[in-house]
Amino acid sequence: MHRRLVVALLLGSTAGGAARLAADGPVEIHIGAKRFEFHPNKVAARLGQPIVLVLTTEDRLHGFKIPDLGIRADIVPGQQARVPLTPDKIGRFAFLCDVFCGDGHEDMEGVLVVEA
Ligand SMILES: [Cu+2]
Repeated sequence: MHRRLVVALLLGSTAGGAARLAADGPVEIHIGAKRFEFHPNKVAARLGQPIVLVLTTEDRLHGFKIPDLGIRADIVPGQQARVPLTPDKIGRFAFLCDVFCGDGHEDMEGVLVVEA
Protein backbone atom coordinates (compact mmCIF):
# COMPACT_ATOMS: atom_id res chain seq x y z
CA MET A 1 0.00 0.00 0.00
CA HIS A 2 2.66 2.41 1.07
CA ARG A 3 4.96 1.45 -1.82
CA ARG A 4 2.18 1.96 -4.37
CA LEU A 5 1.62 5.49 -3.10
CA VAL A 6 5.32 6.33 -3.50
CA VAL A 7 5.30 5.07 -7.10
CA ALA A 8 2.24 7.18 -7.87
CA LEU A 9 3.90 10.27 -6.43
CA LEU A 10 7.04 9.68 -8.47
CA LEU A 11 5.05 9.27 -11.67
CA GLY A 12 3.10 12.39 -10.89
CA SER A 13 6.18 14.53 -10.37
CA THR A 14 7.80 13.25 -13.58
CA ALA A 15 4.74 14.07 -15.65
CA GLY A 16 4.50 17.50 -14.05
CA GLY A 17 8.11 18.29 -14.86
CA ALA A 18 7.69 17.36 -18.51
CA ALA A 19 4.57 19.51 -18.82
CA ARG A 20 6.34 22.51 -17.34
CA LEU A 21 9.23 22.18 -19.78
CA ALA A 22 6.91 21.98 -22.77
CA ALA A 23 4.83 24.93 -21.62
CA ASP A 24 7.77 27.21 -20.83
CA GLY A 25 9.80 26.75 -24.01
CA PRO A 26 13.04 28.65 -24.51
CA VAL A 27 13.84 31.56 -22.21
CA GLU A 28 13.49 34.88 -24.03
CA ILE A 29 16.22 37.45 -23.44
CA HIS A 30 15.26 40.92 -24.64
CA ILE A 31 17.98 43.30 -25.79
CA GLY A 32 17.28 46.82 -27.02
CA ALA A 33 19.56 48.75 -29.35
CA LYS A 34 19.94 52.49 -29.88
CA ARG A 35 22.74 54.90 -30.69
CA PHE A 36 25.17 53.93 -29.18
CA GLU A 37 24.41 51.16 -26.77
CA PHE A 38 22.72 47.87 -26.14
CA HIS A 39 20.60 47.55 -23.05
CA PRO A 40 21.16 45.45 -21.18
CA ASN A 41 24.74 45.14 -22.36
CA LYS A 42 25.37 42.09 -20.20
CA VAL A 43 23.11 39.05 -20.38
CA ALA A 44 23.47 35.59 -18.88
CA ALA A 45 22.51 32.15 -20.13
CA ARG A 46 22.98 28.58 -18.94
CA LEU A 47 24.96 25.94 -20.74
CA GLY A 48 22.60 23.74 -22.74
CA GLN A 49 19.48 25.77 -21.99
CA PRO A 50 17.72 26.97 -25.15
CA ILE A 51 17.21 30.73 -25.30
CA VAL A 52 15.87 33.19 -27.82
CA LEU A 53 17.53 36.58 -28.12
CA VAL A 54 14.73 39.05 -28.89
CA LEU A 55 16.31 42.14 -30.44
CA THR A 56 14.62 45.49 -31.04
CA THR A 57 15.83 48.96 -31.97
CA GLU A 58 14.59 52.28 -30.68
CA ASP A 59 15.90 54.45 -33.47
CA ARG A 60 17.44 53.06 -36.64
CA LEU A 61 18.85 49.94 -38.24
CA HIS A 62 21.52 48.27 -36.14
CA GLY A 63 23.34 45.00 -36.42
CA PHE A 64 23.87 42.32 -33.81
CA LYS A 65 26.85 40.02 -34.02
CA ILE A 66 28.46 37.47 -31.71
CA PRO A 67 31.59 36.63 -33.68
CA ASP A 68 32.69 33.73 -31.47
CA LEU A 69 29.34 31.97 -31.89
CA GLY A 70 28.87 32.71 -35.58
CA ILE A 71 25.68 34.67 -34.93
CA ARG A 72 24.50 37.85 -36.63
CA ALA A 73 21.20 39.55 -37.30
CA ASP A 74 19.83 42.86 -38.53
CA ILE A 75 17.73 44.79 -36.02
CA VAL A 76 15.15 46.55 -38.17
CA PRO A 77 12.97 49.38 -36.78
CA GLY A 78 9.45 48.19 -35.98
CA GLN A 79 10.44 44.52 -36.01
CA GLN A 80 11.71 41.92 -33.61
CA ALA A 81 14.78 39.97 -34.60
CA ARG A 82 14.56 36.57 -32.90
CA VAL A 83 17.77 34.61 -32.60
CA PRO A 84 17.41 31.07 -31.17
CA LEU A 85 20.49 29.75 -29.47
CA THR A 86 21.48 26.84 -27.25
CA PRO A 87 24.84 27.67 -25.66
CA ASP A 88 27.17 24.70 -25.99
CA LYS A 89 30.23 26.21 -24.33
CA ILE A 90 30.94 28.14 -21.18
CA GLY A 91 32.50 31.58 -21.40
CA ARG A 92 32.06 35.27 -22.09
CA PHE A 93 31.05 36.05 -25.66
CA ALA A 94 31.24 39.63 -26.84
CA PHE A 95 28.46 41.03 -29.02
CA LEU A 96 28.54 44.20 -31.05
CA CYS A 97 26.76 46.29 -33.64
CA ASP A 98 28.13 45.68 -37.12
CA VAL A 99 26.04 48.25 -38.98
CA PHE A 100 27.72 51.63 -38.88
CA CYS A 101 25.30 53.98 -37.15
CA GLY A 102 27.35 57.11 -36.51
CA ASP A 103 30.02 58.46 -34.19
CA GLY A 104 29.99 56.20 -31.15
CA HIS A 105 29.11 53.12 -33.16
CA GLU A 106 32.30 51.47 -31.93
CA ASP A 107 30.94 51.66 -28.37
CA MET A 108 27.95 49.46 -29.17
CA GLU A 109 29.01 46.28 -27.51
CA GLY A 110 28.09 43.90 -24.75
CA VAL A 111 28.69 40.41 -23.47
CA LEU A 112 26.77 37.14 -23.25
CA VAL A 113 27.93 35.18 -20.22
CA VAL A 114 27.32 31.44 -20.41
CA GLU A 115 27.56 29.59 -17.09
CA ALA A 116 27.21 25.95 -16.15
CU1 LIG B 1 26.05 50.64 -34.90
